[in-house]
Amino acid sequence: MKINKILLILFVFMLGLTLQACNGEKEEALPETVEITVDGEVTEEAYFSIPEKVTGVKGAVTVNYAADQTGIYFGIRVKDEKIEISKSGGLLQSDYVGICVDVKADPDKNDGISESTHLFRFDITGRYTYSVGDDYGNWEELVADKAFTLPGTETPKYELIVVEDEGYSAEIYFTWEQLGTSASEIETQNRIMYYIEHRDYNVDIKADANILSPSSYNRLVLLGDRKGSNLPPVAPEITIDGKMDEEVWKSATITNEGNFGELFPGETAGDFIAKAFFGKDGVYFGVYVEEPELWAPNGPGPAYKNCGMEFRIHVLDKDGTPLAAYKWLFDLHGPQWHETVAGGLASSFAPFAEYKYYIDGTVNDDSDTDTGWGFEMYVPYEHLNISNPDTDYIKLLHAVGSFEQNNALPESYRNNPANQDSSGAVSWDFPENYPVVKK
Ligand SMILES: [Ca+2]
Ligand SMILES: [Ca+2]
Ligand SMILES: [Ca+2]
Ligand SMILES: [Ca+2]
Repeated sequence: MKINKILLILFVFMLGLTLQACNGEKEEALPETVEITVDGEVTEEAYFSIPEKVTGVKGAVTVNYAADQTGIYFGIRVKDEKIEISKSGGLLQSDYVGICVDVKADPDKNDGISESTHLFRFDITGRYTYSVGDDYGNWEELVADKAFTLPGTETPKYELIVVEDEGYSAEIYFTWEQLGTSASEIETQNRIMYYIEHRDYNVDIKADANILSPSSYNRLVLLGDRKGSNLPPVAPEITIDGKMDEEVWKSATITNEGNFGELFPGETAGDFIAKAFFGKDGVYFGVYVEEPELWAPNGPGPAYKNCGMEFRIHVLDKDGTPLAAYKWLFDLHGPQWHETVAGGLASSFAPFAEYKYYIDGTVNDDSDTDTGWGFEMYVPYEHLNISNPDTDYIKLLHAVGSFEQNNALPESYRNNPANQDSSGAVSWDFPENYPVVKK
């Protein structure tokens, strides 16, 4: 009896110790090694345990990542059917990719480049440059040369493969030490900022301006349930798949709806609907467009001519005080460019948001008839500067566009004489008259 009691006490004591150990347990650790060979082929299994990022001009660049105790690998694959270089210009005028990495940048600050910002650029002839920011916010170019493979001594380790008429792929490996950090620091912080710059010669360039602003880079999370680029830390309450088929969408606010054919003579697109709602942890935006011809042939600059949409978002508190404002342009390849209220157009951006397209058909292929495209996006309240979702609200102009650049504005907005000039043309610049989205 006595022994049983002692055993019981011991058992409870041990259980307590175990629970304590669990609570105080260190978060997931980076693996010893991800077993990646830097040979330009992005094929190793470790690359595919974190969701990839599609970016670049017309969505031609796919970025994968893998990290271990020693450093981080980026696998970059570029679709490019016309590999070319500028005859007179250098690397920056040719088909090239640049990658910026900053392990110290804080997305909540307005950081410029600094000693923790690293930039590696390479073009399809093997020309490369490696630069690091200095104290004064300028790039200091450390090396500029030509090679398809680098051992990783003065630069990150790298190898490039170019396939004529198909594209190119590269692997780039930075040690944590090179980036000015350590594996344990990264495990604790669980975030690094990176950005991809891309030029498709004779088409367009994406993100050449944004590389000067590490706070606006993609946020990459390497460990835990929310691994990937720019995913809000709390999971969405619906499946972000672009389909808007969850029950909650039925009661969402309709922010725009109509029929392209009725609004614009000769238009081939059909019905469209845009909705939004305030959820538990963020705002959800959705759209569906009937579109027999999915076209998005333009690069980032003229992306407004592609099938897509523009969000004009003004966030206000209950007293009407502005909290945040965004102008975001999305085409079928993803976010293209944005404008801040302070002014200034940036060529591309990395909204802190989870989004997905539902492409029902084929883009830029007219050998078939398409059905349409849909989109869902979850933006955490934090990114909208909303601290009180019960009373803060959004004035939203969600303009839906077809390839012909027919931009459909909400009926209530376009029919309001206050938004029209004497010729009947509608100005987009009256946020006080935008449809309201609130809890
Ligand atoms: Ca490899
Ligand atoms: Ca090209
Ligand atoms: Ca969904
Ligand atoms: Ca098609």
